[in-house]
Amino acid sequence: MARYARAHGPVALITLTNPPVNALSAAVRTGIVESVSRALQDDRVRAVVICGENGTFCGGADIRQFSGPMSGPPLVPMIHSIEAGDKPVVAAIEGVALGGGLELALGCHYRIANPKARLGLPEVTLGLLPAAGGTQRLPRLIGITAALELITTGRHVSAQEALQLGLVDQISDGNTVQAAVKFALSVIDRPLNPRRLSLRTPACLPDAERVFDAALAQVKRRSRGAVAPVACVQAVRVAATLPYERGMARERELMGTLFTSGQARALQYAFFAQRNAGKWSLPNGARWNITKPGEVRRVGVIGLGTMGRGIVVSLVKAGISVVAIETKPKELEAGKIAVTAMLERDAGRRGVAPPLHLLTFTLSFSQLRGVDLVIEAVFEDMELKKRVFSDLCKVCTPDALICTNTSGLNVDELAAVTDRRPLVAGMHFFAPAHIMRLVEVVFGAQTSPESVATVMALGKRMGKVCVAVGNCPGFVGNRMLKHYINQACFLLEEGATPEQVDQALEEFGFALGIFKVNDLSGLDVGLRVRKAAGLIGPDIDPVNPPRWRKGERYCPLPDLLCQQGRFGQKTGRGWYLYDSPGAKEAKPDPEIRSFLEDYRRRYGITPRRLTSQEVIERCALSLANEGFRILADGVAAGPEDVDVIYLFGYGWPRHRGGPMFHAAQVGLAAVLEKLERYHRLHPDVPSLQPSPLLRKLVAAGSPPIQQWKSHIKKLSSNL
Ligand code: 3H9
Repeated sequence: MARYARAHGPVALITLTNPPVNALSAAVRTGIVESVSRALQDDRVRAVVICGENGTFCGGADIRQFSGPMSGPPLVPMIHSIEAGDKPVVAAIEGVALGGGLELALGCHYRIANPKARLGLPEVTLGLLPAAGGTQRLPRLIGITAALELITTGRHVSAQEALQLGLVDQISDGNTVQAAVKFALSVIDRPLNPRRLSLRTPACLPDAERVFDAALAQVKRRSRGAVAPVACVQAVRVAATLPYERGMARERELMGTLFTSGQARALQYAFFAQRNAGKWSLPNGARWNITKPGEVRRVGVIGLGTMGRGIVVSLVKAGISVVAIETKPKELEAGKIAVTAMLERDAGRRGVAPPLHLLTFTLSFSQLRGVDLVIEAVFEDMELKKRVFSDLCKVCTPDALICTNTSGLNVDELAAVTDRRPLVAGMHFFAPAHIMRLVEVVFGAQTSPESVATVMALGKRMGKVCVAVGNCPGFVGNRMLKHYINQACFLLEEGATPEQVDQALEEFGFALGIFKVNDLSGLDVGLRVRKAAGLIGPDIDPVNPPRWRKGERYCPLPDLLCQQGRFGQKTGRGWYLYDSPGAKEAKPDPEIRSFLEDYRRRYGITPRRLTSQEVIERCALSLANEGFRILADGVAAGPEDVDVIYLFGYGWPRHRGGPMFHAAQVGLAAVLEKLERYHRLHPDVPSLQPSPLLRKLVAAGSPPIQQWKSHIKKLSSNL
């Protein structure tokens, strides 16, 4: 699908037509090959412009077609024939030129961009490298250092930056296609060889070896086990040292190994999972995604603690007017100073004015009269939240939505104290709320479809990735997290150290091991949750706290640490030691080792040597096992939603897709077998018992993850 026209005198216009992003499907490639050949053969044509329909040049290769057999003309010779042709070809770049789209533009002799265009080679984020000549042509155009950065990060650049880099020749003022046609007319008789990037030699880099070694070390550090960034560096290295043809051969070879890798499959799954998570019709029949969201112009935020501040910043940055409320002047002033500073810093970085005019700071609830929606972000305490909710009903208009920012409290219990149960929903933000992208949008038993639609749309405007989830203790993310933390603590009891567990998790790809995460968020947070859940009383027995609670194994180690005042980074001591309270570098603490040894002695536990494999299996598979239970309960719409929550809220490595994708990749039968084995060894840990849904999926022949939803519908009596 590419339209050919000769409507501009000697200039032929080729328009890619494959909405929404004009991806280079087999049909588009066929269209381009035919159109280019026609233009080159037509004597009346002396120059060519390539553009995309609907203001988008091209989003790259069609990712959906990666899973099927290759059909249609391949990209590399197609782009080569454009570059080698004897008529100048100009790319008119509107919207995006990404991946194969930018590689197509690099094969053209000139590039003209719209001021709002974005360009980049994001293949690395899909577990690939730019394999249509991108790793070889880009360094020859913009230099090795800049090309390395763009290719290994996948970063998109603006048209202005592209012009500075030399990636585009001109930014158009008005209509980009017309500007490109005019430009094409002006270059008809110019020699083409200097414009053919494959003929160029990359600019010499004096200390190339050092640059590449440093780049390799940097991507290895940053990519946490992802292989594509390393392959990107290797491909660009060849561009710097060998002729173009050798470079193309190496690019093809590296792509061959990446293309069929599990990491590429995981990253491409994550790409679509992220986009599908917003399409949140649940298996219980609720079809909120076809409901029109209500308009939100003004939002109230109650509480200016860490979460409240982050939420206010995200709202204001999205251009939404905010009434921010605290109960005491001192807290209000502290919140105001912090929010203003955050907005000023952000605006400074972007070179714009901070949108402070959108903010009202007040102690008075009466200012909430005109708001369309309120986000309550007070302390995680049910009674306090209930009081705030009933106060809100007295001042807000009857049609205003009331949302609670909670990490696991019962949304229905809160809705029950209001006069508007259909207008109550949960919004579980993650700290820091102005940076973390995930929001779990929690619907209660009576939350209306329109309310969920409105909250989802608001989250999207705030730049968040929203996933609609059911109301149960901990919702999806924290309900699963509980089992993950439990396993990690059991491993300590059995013989591991915090640093051993964390190292295994970080080698698996987590940004931080679970004990470092605990230290970062504060061990007192978990303590409060366990107290609220009735797992521990107000006092903890410092000598022999029970290791069984509510009929199952319980690990009192975190409680004992809290009792010693070890709350993590903020106290300078937690699972690790820090140089001072608030310091970030976690150091293994010999005191923790003797604390663990003493604990094991007291309970008669003979420590054993634990392998990284056991650490990963018990942590990752217990997460997935609870994920299956969540799916069977209808609390999440599908495995993709669970995975998106873990990717965006819990630091799960993207190149491993998510806990449910990981289970599918390990193989459901193997997961079942491993869980059965671990449960036999630890019969007092019910969460290791394979979930009925996992068993049923295995019995159904372990269908691919994309088909689980239909099996869940058929298999679960709840749905
Ligand atoms: C490549 O090019 C390999 C080559 O080097 C050489 C190989 C030999 N294919 O994100 P949105 C769909 S690899 C298929 O919601 P936005 C997307 O799924 C490719 N479909 O919109 C969604 O579908 P639906 C390198 C694609 O405005 C719809 O378009 N390219 C593709 O927020 C709208 O997407 C990339 O990595 C695609 N390439 O963002 C670019 N792209 O409506 C990937 C999008 O059914 N794409 N779709 O849910 C993006 O980054 C963003 O989609 C983009 C638009 C910035 C383009």
